Amino acid sequence: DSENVVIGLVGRGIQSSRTPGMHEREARRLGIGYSYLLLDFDRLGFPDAAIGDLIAAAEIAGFHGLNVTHPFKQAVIPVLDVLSPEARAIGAVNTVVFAGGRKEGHNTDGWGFAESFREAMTGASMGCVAMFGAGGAGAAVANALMEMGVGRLFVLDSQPGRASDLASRMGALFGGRVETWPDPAAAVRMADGIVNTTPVGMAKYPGTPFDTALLTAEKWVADIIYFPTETELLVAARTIGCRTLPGIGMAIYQAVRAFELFTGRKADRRAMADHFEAA
Ligand code: SKM
Repeated sequence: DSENVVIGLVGRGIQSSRTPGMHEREARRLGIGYSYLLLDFDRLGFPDAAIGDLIAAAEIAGFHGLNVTHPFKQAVIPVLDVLSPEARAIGAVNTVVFAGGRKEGHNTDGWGFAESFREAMTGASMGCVAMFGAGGAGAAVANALMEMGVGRLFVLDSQPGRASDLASRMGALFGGRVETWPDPAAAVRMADGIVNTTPVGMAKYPGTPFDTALLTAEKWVADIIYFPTETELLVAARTIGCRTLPGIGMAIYQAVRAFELFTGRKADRRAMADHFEAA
């Protein structure tokens, strides 16, 4: 049909996002009319408090859905009518679908991480994992790791209160197998694998989330940062001989799942990866 799908990305500082390009290119490939707009609160000069009004306005204006990013993934929840089980477990929404007069909240970040991990890290030991960062992305990754069968998850954050909040929320869902760990060195030593969900390693936050001298070759290391493609942490880990997973897969797969929720059509993963490079 000739329907035009209209989607927006709601957040701050999103001008260099590759998500619009991935969605629009995939839609073009499938012959779907599709516009993916940036609704950047920084550019628009809106206060955070306007988020509820913006969601309501987008629905009235005929948008089919929205992706939601920093700093609104939690703030949108109160204005939604229903949450997917995943979004509820994670406590954050990155995908809003307007369907039949209802605002549905989904989270495709956790699935994106899991899918990227399953694809590239077959056979990686899941006994004990240390995760740095207990923010919104950390919640999605923690939920994904536990659903993939991690035996014990240590959550670490520079704000200990955030780590213990996430650990107790996840611990309640996964029978106490999620704990905070005060000592990063001990956590890394005990872990089979380490995941970074902090911003440390992005250009704005140079460095590594822990002392990479603690790594040994049999540990695997994943980062969810995708810009730069290979963070300082991953370079150090690769040099030591660790198996590594960069964040690009999660960035692509969150869009794959969101596209499917918005359109009801399957996105081609290979094509989406090409779109990511081209976007
Ligand atoms: O969860 C994703 C979101 O769907 C899109 C995005 C982006 O394009 O910057 C980042 C993540 O928060």
